[in-house]
Amino acid sequence: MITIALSKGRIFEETLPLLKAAGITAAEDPESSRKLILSTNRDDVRLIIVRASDVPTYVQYGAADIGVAGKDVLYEHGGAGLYQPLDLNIARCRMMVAVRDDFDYEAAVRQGARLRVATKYVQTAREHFAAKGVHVDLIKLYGSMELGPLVGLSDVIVDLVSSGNTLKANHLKAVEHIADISSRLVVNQAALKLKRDVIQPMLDAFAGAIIK
Ligand code: PRT
Ligand code: MG
Repeated sequence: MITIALSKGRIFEETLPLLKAAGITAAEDPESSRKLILSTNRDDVRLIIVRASDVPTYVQYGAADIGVAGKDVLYEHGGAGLYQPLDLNIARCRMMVAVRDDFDYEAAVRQGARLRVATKYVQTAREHFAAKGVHVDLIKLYGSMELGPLVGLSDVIVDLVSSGNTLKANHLKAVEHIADISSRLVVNQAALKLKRDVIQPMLDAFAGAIIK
């Protein structure tokens, strides 16, 4: 049995065509089903639906053989035990620093101010500001970072931006680009060795279906 870990929403949607290229179709839609384990048209393949940030953990411990996870999530996880053979070029966005419309970020940095940074991406943020030589207090959040600067929790947020509409709707502006983000295929290292005869053809099919 091959177990593939996916998160609901954009990753599931954008992975469907890649699964199809490997001859795999889900028996149910996770948006309407409450099941966490979905069977597929193939007796030897099942899908498990987990939180986006939990995908690397399931694959690391071999509870899933394969998964799809954003580089944002992989960077925070650290990648231990994971083989990351393919950039799938899906669920693309940008990791950005953002502040309130009326906050002069350049001046704050120039003056050497200590910045309060609210983010779900603590590792990414720590490394980014350390590289710039900016002193920060990191405040860990689990969602809706955009609220932080509006209510005085933080000066700055580090978050993902795709259309920019969420920033705009909350009177925030992006002031720094940290990284381009897309999702990668991750494979448990032991599973790849033990089940290579089944996994390698899947990887080849995924690779052939990536839209550059
Ligand atoms: O929702 P949950 O807490 O379970 O986890 P999650 O938010 O990490 O999962 P999900 O499914 O929302 O995102 C899965 C992956 O999609 C992320 O890990 C990213 O790699 C990728 N991705 C691509 C995004 C976005 N685009 C994105 N726009 N993840 C989140 N967003 C959010 C962003 O955080 C912000 O709140 O969308 C908002 C901004 O969108 P715009 O279009 O208004 O700029
Ligand atoms: Mg989300």
